[in-house]
Amino acid sequence: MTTALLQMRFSSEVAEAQRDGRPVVALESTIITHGMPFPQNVETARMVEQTVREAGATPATIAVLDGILHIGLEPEELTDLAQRADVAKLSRADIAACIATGGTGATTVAATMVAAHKAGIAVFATGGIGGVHRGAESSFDISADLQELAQTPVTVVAAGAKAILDLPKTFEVLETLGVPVIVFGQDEIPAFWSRQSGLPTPIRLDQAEEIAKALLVRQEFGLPGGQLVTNPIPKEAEIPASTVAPWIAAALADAERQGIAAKEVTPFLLQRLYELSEGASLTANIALVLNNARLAAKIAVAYAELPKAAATPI
Ligand code: PSU
Ligand code: MN
Repeated sequence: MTTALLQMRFSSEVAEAQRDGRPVVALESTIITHGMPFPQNVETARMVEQTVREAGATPATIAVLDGILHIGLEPEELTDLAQRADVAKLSRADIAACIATGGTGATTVAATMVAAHKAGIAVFATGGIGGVHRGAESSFDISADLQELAQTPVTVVAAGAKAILDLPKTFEVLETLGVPVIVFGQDEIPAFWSRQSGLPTPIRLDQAEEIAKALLVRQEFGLPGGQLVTNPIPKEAEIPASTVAPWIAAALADAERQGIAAKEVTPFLLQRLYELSEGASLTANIALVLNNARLAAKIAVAYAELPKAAATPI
C-alpha cells in the first residue's frame, strides 16, 4: 500500500508470497546495524532469512531506506545496510520523522511491529526484546518494546530478554500491560544466553500450532496487542548465567562510568559484552536467532493453515 508520504516497498519475494496468501515472517534490522558487528551481522541476517525459507515461510527484513519503508530487503540492500555507519536506530517514536525526512534507519522490535502490522504480517522473529533496565527506578529506562507488545497485534518470537536488563521487572511490566508471555516447551522463562532465569513460566505451550491458535483467538476477540513467545536457546549453544554475570557487571560499570544514556544504552552493552566475552556472546546470539526464526516460521505456517471464517480482523 502506498499513500502520499508513507511509501512502502515490498521485496519481490514478500510481494509474491502475500499475493499467493503464503506465510511471511517479519525480521528486525536494529540487530543488524546496532546489535552485531560486521561481517557477522550480514552473515547472520542472511542465515536467518534462509532458515525462515527452509521452514516454509518468506522472510521480510524491515528497514527505512532513504525515506521508504521496506518490507523485505533485496540481497544488495541488506549487504549495504549492514555496512553503513550512519544508520539511525528507529523505535515507534522515530520512524515517522525518519520517513518524512528521507532518512535511513534500522527498526527495533517496537518499530518492526508497527511496520509489520501495517504490512499485514502477524509473526516476527528476533533475538531479544528490550525491557526494563537495571536501575530503572531512578533512570526510568524502560524500552518502548514493552508498550508496543501491549498495543500492536504481532506475535514476537525472542529468546527472552537479556540479563543486562532487570528480568523480574521486565516480566512484571509485561504482566501489568496484559501481554501474554508464552514460554515454548519449558517451565521457566529463558534468559537469552541461558535457558533458565529463575522466573516461572506464565503460559507454557509446546506446539507452534497452539501459539498460532492463541493468536487467532486474540484476533477473534478483537484484543489489541501482541504475544511474546520466549524460545529457549538450544542446549548446545547455551552459556551458563554464572559465566555471563561478570561480563554483564563489567559492561554495566563501563556504561555508568561513560555516562551512556537513552537509546545508546542497549547497543553499548551489547558491544561491550561481545568484547568482554571474546566473541562467545555473539556465537550464542547467532544460534538463538536462528532457532527463533525456525519457530516463528512454524507459527506463521500453522497460522496460515487455520480456517479464519469466524475471525474478526483488527
Ligand atoms: N536486545 C538484544 N539484541 C538487540 C536488541 C535488544 O539482545 O539487538 C535491540 C532490539 O532492536 C530491541 C532494541 O528492540 O535493541 C531495544 O532498544 P531499547 O532498549 O533502546 O528500546
Ligand atoms: Mn531505553
